[in-house]
Amino acid sequence: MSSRRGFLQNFLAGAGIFASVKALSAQEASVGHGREQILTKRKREAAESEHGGDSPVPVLTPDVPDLPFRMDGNVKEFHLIAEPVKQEIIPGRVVDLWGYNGSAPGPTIQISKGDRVRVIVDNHLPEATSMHWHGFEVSNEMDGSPGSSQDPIAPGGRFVYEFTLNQEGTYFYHSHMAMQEMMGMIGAFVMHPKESYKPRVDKDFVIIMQEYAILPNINVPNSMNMEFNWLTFNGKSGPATTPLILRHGERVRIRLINLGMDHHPIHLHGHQFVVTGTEGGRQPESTWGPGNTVLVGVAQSRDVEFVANNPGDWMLHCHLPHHMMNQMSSNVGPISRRMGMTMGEGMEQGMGMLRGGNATADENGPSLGRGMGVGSTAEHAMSNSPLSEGSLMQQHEDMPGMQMAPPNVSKNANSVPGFPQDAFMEGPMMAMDQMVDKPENYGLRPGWSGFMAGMMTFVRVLPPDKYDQIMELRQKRQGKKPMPNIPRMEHNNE
Ligand SMILES: [Cu+2]
Repeated sequence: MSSRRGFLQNFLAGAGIFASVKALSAQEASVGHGREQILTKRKREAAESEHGGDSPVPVLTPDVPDLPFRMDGNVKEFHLIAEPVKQEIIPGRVVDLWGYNGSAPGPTIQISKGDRVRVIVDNHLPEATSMHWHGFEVSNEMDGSPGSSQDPIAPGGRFVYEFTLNQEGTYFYHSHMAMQEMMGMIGAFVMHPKESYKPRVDKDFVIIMQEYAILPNINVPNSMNMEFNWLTFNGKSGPATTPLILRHGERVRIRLINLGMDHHPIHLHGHQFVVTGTEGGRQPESTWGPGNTVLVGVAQSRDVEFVANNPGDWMLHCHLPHHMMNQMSSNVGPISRRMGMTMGEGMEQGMGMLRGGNATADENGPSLGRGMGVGSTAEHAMSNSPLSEGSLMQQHEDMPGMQMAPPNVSKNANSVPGFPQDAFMEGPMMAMDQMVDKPENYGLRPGWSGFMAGMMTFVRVLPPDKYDQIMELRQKRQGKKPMPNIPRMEHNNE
């Protein structure tokens, strides 16, 4: 009991719940059975008065740290450093992105409505950058528009932003240099209301969607590309994304933020949700209609809320088929049966503009709309792995941590038009359960990781015992490895 409470105190440090737990434990010893209802009410009032109201819970951004702050008088001061980042998107795939304070997306900033905020922005990039506060109602000179509201921040330079924020909602900051956006330069900026919304949520998560075009043999995204092979939630692709862990019955908010070249229809399994907020803030309850897929357009945010009333490991993912894949190149699928493929030779073919013939005509063929030929003029045919029989999922001999299973295809597969579609069908099914092992993945079905890719994660709705087990595991690991700092939510009481 005490260890669980200790965990909760760590996990929710600074949140209203922390104070509630503490207040309850202090009173529990002195109250008997009987007047339960009255006592419950008193406990609640005591808990609320202790932390000055019904505080919202701080948001959690899985796989992304929070940005700590210091108080300078009544000003909350944050420090962001724009810099190159080495980021491991999935185990073994480290890429060169640009982000903030060692992370892409940058660390999450949390403030309360009414706060006076200062953000010191240092530019450690080799070129000028800018910092735009997306959707903030601040004075024009604090908007961070390069050229119009201020000079770009020179390499090695600094700009100090300061404003009072009277908004609530899911906002974000990003470089206003377009190509830098496609290198990763965005971060969440959550403005909490002074009192939590009703109904109050027990958990509040942030997920930022990004996409990169990174060829297999290099580590630098091609920010000019218009098709993408790495799709991320909070800088990780499935199965490296960290699941959202919920106790059965909790009410949850998920704040989805998108900055890239595509719009993402985000779909949740097993539950209906309501959209309670946009990048402009809270939506009136009269607009909340049920759904299970929300389109998050470029530069938008959407808050969804639901009660986790259906136990299980539920997928949360972008529903664009190409956004549920990793390292995708055109060397998979039926194209692999051809003798190589010409890439778009020029702008028109690359962007899929038809001038002559139809989309699959000889002059267009599969190259139509497949990139503008930059850095590649033709792709190579791939040979197919032998479709051999094997045993059940087992450890891979050459790649430690990888598991494999026999290909799950019929004997006449090669005679079926369209085969293969699933890249796994080209060879053994690959999984990497152990390589992405973490407390939040505890208890998932063996081999699960072979079916998670791109913009995918789990919403795990767990019965109390399993929930507690994972929280204990996480607490143990926390002792070994520093976890992202969860800042204390403080209220500006004026
Ligand atoms: Cu998508």
